[in-house]
Amino acid sequence: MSSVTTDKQEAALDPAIARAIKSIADEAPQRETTDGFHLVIDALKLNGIDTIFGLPGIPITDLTRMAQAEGMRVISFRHEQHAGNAAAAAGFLTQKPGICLTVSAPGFLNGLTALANATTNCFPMILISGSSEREIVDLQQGDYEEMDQLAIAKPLCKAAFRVLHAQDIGVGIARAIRAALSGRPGGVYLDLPAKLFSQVMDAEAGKHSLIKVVDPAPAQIPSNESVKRALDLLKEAKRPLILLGKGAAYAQADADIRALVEKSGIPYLPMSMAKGLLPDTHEQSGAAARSYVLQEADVVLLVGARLNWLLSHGKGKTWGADKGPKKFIQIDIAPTEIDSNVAIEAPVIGDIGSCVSALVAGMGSNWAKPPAEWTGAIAERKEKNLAKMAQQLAARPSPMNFHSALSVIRDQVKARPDAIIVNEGANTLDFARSIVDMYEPRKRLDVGTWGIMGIGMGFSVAAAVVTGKPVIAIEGDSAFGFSGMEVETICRYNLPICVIVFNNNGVYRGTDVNPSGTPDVAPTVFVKNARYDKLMEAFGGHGVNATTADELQKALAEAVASGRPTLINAVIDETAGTESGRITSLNPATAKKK
Ligand code: FYN
Ligand code: ADP
Repeated sequence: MSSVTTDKQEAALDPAIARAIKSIADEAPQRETTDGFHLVIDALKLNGIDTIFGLPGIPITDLTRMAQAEGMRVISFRHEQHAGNAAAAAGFLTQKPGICLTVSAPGFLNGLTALANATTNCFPMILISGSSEREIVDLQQGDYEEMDQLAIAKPLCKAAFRVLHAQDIGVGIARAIRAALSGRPGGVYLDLPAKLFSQVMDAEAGKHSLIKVVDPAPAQIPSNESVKRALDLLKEAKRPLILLGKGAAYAQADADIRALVEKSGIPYLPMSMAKGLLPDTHEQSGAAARSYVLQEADVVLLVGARLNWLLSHGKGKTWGADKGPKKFIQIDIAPTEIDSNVAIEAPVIGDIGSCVSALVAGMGSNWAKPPAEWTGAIAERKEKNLAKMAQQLAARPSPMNFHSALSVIRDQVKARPDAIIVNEGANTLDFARSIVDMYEPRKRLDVGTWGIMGIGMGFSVAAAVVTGKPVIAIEGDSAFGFSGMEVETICRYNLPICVIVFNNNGVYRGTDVNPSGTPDVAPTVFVKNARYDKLMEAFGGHGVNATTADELQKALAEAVASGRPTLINAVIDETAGTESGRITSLNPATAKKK
């Protein structure tokens, strides 16, 4: 049978004619075809995307196999939320959208938390989910995992698209990439109904349907007026402060930012994920005098930082409201962020690299440094806090407390500044933020704007996969519980990740008691003296139970040196710490007591 005639038709034909038809068919150039699966893979690869974080299942299992066969790295997780967190962290670290691939309905829903968190944190990622057929969903006819995923995703992300025809896959992927990266980065949803993958089209036409995205995050140059207005304000300031946010870290304008700080001589304060843009030991860092610099500054330059809850919305006691008004300069790529909480005297709209370099150029060569009275007062307060901290870090209580355990990690990071820190928890987060100094940009990934638990293992896998550097995950025992099963993922890919679980037997602490007299433990208490290290051993990784700072130091140094997947169960005094760490005041009951 040729591709032109069937057996039955051939039998009816005159043999000479049948031979002629067959020879024409056989000699016709074999026009190749492609399909939806390969168009998705080709579109991603065409745009320099080489890694997919996901979890196989109907209807995307074959897509994962084909992507791997086509040379893409496919990292399979145990829960889609962590695959999504990995995609988001990969986006933050690389300025390319991280890709999270999930099955339909429940898998898609599991990915939504990460998609929403990425959007909130301005991390570029694309959640690609298989889905049910439109015609069935729209008639609500009860398909396998039927759900109107596009409608559900839209409010939680920057943009959302659906592709119904193979020839549109190139456009769909291109639009998702541009939406994730342009302007304020964020999460994008791409809905691919199951039938799309098996659609076939001419290979040549398919190739031409793909789009290589040109300049998805173009430079956004600030106006000369805005730069001059900002510089005039800084010139007249008596107590200026530069506040660096994670947008400044994401922008990868490290040299410009360092020049801005050092040329101006202005003290700076890094938000948690901006730590390391300049070494935390830098003499202009005001981090160890945070309350003082926020209360006393008269002009504040925000660089990729929002005046949201983390900065008390730019108001009240945190900002020394009783000491007179502050003047804010704000550099941001999102114009609508300006005036979101308080009036911004000098908005500078553009990408951070362009804005900061324009400010540095505008400073000229004889910029006057801030008054010594201001920098001297900061130094004095820093000295007091640093001395108090040094005493706390030197102590070696038994069992360990947060300070003694974190002093070990602090020393390890000082020795290996290329290591990446992932940090989540309450006390474990808040103490680590001020104790573990960072020395290089984009080396600290944490709970970010939402303060969300569960980012730990996903962020750790992404950091290890995209950088190849050693990763130290500093985990509260409660926080670790949200993504602990991904320890198997870490072992499966043999990633250089050392997870340190700060085990104090519960959420916040392990000391709460059930007042009712029933056998149930209090809601915030875990199994006492649990051995999280055994979980790592269960999958072939290395587990250590560390009861002293010396044991922790030895295990951590070996883990970082070996690159072997390791989990250290750090036994922490269950009475150490406070409810919710440094944000205890957000608990309504606590707030009422005030
Ligand atoms: C800071 N400090 C230091 C140092 N660094 N002292 C000595 N040495 C060093 N290196 C001082 C700093 O000056 C402050 O003291 C104090 O330590 C606290 O500093 P921190 O942590 O930077 O600032 P603060 O006030 O806690 O910041 C507020 C915040 C932060 C909301 C930005 O708490 C935060 O990011 N929290 C995230 C909370 C969260 O998301 N949690 C998840 C929970 S979920 P003073 O200047 O004397 O005040 C489940 O619970
Ligand atoms: P932090 O929590 O560290 O203060 P935020 O997440 O609140 O940081 O703020 C980050 C800000 O940085 C966002 O308003 C975002 O629009 C902005 N941003 C992100 N990337 C860039 C960039 N390349 N150029 C300018 N602004 C950026």
